[in-house]
Amino acid sequence: MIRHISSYNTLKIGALCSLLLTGTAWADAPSDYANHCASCHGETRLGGVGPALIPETLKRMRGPRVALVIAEGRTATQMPAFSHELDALQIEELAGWLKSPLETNPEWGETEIMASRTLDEDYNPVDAPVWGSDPMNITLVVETGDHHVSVLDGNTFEVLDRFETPFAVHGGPKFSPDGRFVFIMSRDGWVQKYDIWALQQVGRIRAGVNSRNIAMSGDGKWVAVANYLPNSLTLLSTGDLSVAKVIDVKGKKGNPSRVSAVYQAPPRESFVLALKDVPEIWEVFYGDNPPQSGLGHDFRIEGQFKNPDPFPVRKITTPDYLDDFFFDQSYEYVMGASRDGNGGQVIDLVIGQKVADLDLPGMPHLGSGITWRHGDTTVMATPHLTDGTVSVIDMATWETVKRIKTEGPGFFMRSHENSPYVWADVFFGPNKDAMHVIDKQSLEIVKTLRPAPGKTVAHVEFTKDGRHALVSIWEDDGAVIVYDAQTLEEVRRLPMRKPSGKYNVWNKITFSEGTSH
Ligand code: DHE
Repeated sequence: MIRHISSYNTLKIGALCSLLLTGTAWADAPSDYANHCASCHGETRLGGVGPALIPETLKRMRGPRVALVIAEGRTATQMPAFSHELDALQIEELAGWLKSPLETNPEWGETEIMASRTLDEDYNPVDAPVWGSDPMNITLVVETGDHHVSVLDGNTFEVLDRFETPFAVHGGPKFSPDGRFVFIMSRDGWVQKYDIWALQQVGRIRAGVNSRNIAMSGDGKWVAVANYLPNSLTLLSTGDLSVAKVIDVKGKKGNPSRVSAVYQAPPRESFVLALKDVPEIWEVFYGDNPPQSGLGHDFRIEGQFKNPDPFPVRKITTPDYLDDFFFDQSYEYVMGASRDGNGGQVIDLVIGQKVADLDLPGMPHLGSGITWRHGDTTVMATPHLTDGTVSVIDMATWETVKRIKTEGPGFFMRSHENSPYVWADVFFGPNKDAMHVIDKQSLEIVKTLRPAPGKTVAHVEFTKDGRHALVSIWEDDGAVIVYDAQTLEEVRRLPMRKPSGKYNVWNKITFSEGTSH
């Protein structure tokens, strides 16, 4: 970190001196881009071999880091250092220009999406797994350090395969209902299909230019991709990754909107979307029997209900803009966080109206929420991104039961039906090396683990039986630590490159209450 700051200062001082010496001689960033960057990142900055270089992607690299990456390159990637070819001023200018918005919103419809699809010619489907482990106890580890996924045997913790992913995977990968295939999404909108039985990639397609997350339909036929850029929802066929439909996201009044997140609601045979720029929540139906009203059109033809659209959309107006959200176990209620990070609301999907407010200050991260039985009720708990608190909410009354004070703001929580504990990380601040273990009944922290002092320790996943908890040391020379989930003792440490999320096939396809959906 110290090295970063000092290098950046050197760059800035260099740029300043250059300016003083040359007056107003600004470098020509677009032509520097064309000469040095376009061959990998695309003439339109939308990506190629390298990631897209647009504000939507780059704003995650705050402060000096864009200029530094141009100057010094990125280790373990194909990104070279340009400090020998571009001077400090040129690098500063280029970094600034890359953070400016594109002049026009990119066209990324069905034609462009389909043109990006590649299906691997050497992919060989198999009738049974090519390995001998329990197929339901496979855990995938996303390693963001060098953009790979490790396929872990959940019994032996042996790595069965390690495959390359698109750049910057975000959100939970989604498994087919039988747990055989997994779909992985990158922030640049790539969706990768991988066959866990065959340990082979099946193909990839770029469903958006800047995307949020994906959801799998309950019947396993469709993957929905929530996009920021363009303002759309892409529906892909899971079989061959072809485009089933691209839905332009425009509210009831015609205003376009980014999609904050999409999740599936299996009993309703729908995808539910939160819109970032329009106070509406959408339901996109994929089943054979969508509701016969509330879709904005009357689809009765000669008295019979016939819907010509295979993916009809229902738009529900909400009192506030919603960001991320969480379902109750019946999928009737959506608990949404307000876009401004203060408070939330409960929307009843059946009647299409708000039924309660949530007392959730401090930017709750509802996508990480989990539920469990507490006494004679079910509670939901969520960490907060700007507050050292875990909020516990009674899902019958929507009242906050407890605010558990933690050592700093957290990102992720996990539990398992067979575990008496909830694990909650501290992701930000001086205590980012802490992992709290909370008793599900007393709602007290019973232990705080610090397996790697000074390093970020985050995100937990359980094995299928809940006996082991896997924790990431979220660093480039990091590891996944396997804990005995009862004794809280460390059992194994598996070296990994900046491991982030971990996903157990069984816990995911059975919608375990201890995991985010
Ligand atoms: Fe995430 C899941 C939103 C930043 C790592 N993150 C999610 C989900 C949402 C979300 C809506 C649930 C999607 C799903 O799983 O289908 N994340 C956001 C943000 O709005 C936020 C705060 C800002 C942003 O830039 O998007 C954000 N997220 C991050 C990060 O900075 C993290 C730590 C590192 C990274 O890789 O970008 C990060 N998010 C993750 C991970 C999951 C995730 C690992 C999946 C967790 C799981 O267990 O399912």
